[in-house]
Amino acid sequence: MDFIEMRSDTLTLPTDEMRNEMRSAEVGDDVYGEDPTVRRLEELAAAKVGKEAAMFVPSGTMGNLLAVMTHCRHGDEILLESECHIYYYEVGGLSAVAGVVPRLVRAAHGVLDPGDVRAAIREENIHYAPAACLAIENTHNRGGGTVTPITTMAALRQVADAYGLGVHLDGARIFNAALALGVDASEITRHVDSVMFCLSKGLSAPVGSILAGSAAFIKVARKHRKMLGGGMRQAGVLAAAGVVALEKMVGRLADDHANARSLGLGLAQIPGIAIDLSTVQTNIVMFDVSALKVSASQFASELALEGVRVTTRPPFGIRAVLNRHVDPDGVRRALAAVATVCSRYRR
Ligand code: TLP
Repeated sequence: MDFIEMRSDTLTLPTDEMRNEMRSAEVGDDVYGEDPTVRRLEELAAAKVGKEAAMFVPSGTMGNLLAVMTHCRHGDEILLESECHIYYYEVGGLSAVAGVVPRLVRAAHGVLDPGDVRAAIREENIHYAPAACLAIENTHNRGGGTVTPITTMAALRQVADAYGLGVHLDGARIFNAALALGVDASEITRHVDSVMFCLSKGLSAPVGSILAGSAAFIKVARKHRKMLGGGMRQAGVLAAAGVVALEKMVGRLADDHANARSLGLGLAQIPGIAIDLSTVQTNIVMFDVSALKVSASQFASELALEGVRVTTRPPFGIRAVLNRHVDPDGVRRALAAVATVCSRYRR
């Protein structure tokens, strides 16, 4: 790549090892449960998050939707953080397809406060949609890759249990969360009933996510996946890359965290940039250009002309996501480009 790609870790390309494994993958018809590579991936994935069963799905969005459909019935209420991906970026599928009513709970940087969740749960009343599920996002995308600590996960679980709610974790970047917390991913997931995590973000697989939970839960979710048209046939060619992602790519996320840290520290030194370094906990860096009186989209366009790609959080927010295609030299070049664009607006 001759530019620095930080729009997302979803833009990571499959490794040579993934392409080799894909070429030689043993396959079968997965709708018949006969694809050995998909089975291997699902067993490996379930073990990684300490769940009985797992299912390979085409995307994180589908994995989350299947979880909502499986936890809830039409007309049920789901509690979610107000800026979470399921609510913000999944095309309203939770209502349009799963037929549930979202009840939003605000949280600083996306990390839910168990007391706020408790306060948002309403006692049974004939007028209310029955609450069925609590969804947590760890790490939290719009929060800036922020991490929900284990004690908070446990406290959220307790609140959910007190009201008989199922708990789903959008763990698209669960291994980033585990790394930041210094724990095994299963320490996080033991507090939830279901978890979705992505193979196609920092782990660099070309396609696919995992939904994991109890065997009974995954059995129902598998039926829902078929209903949505997500039953895949010789999917082993994709699952083969997922196996490499889980076996070989988790450890390298530490590089992304270190690079995010140095990007954040460097940005904090550039006049005109505002950044809250306390939110730079994993591989996402959010910063703000409002002091320069330039819109995020204008700033991002100029940055792209300098060879650095980022996404915007309008009106003034910018998001950079570190990934395996950006090394420390890339971070230095990105900082120089940001400084160049900033200098135009400080004059
Ligand atoms: N996030 C993407 C975009 O959709 C915004 C990104 O570039 O960060 N949960 C979380 C927390 C996510 O960040 C994402 C993807 C998903 C779910 C959905 O995964 P996919 O893209 O596989 O449907």
